Amino acid sequence: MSASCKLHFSSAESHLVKRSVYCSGGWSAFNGRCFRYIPTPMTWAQAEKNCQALGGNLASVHDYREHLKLQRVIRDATYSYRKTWIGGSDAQQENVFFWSDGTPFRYTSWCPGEPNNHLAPQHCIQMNFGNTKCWDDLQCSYRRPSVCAKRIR
Ligand SMILES: [Ca+2]
Repeated sequence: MSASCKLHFSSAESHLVKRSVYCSGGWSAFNGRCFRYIPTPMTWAQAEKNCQALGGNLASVHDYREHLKLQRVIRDATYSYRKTWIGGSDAQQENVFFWSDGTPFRYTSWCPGEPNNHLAPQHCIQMNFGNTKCWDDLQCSYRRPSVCAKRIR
């Protein structure tokens, strides 16, 4: 359900549905959260701080539909599948991943062979990596655009 705020519902439904799809300008609603693409390349930590300043966190991903939603948010903003930070990291302990918003880390969409700590410790997750636009662990100090998410209140 990626309905925009501008959808019109029958009056019987509107009371119930409007609340669950409402996100303010620049944010896109899906599955109880609002998502926003941040084009400025930042380190993972800077990107998380920026999302917090906007009232959210870097986006967590809990199923394939949410994975596709994030790809749509990125594509709608950039007309491409840019490599982009999401909120997962294993900076505290190797191969123990967390989402920065505190939600359980269960669903993954790793690229084949990832996470691999290629050439250096890689503790932060970028999406849209490789031919199949999957997840890769990357050095957190790299600068990437990002996707923020916040719960609809
Ligand atoms: Ca990697």
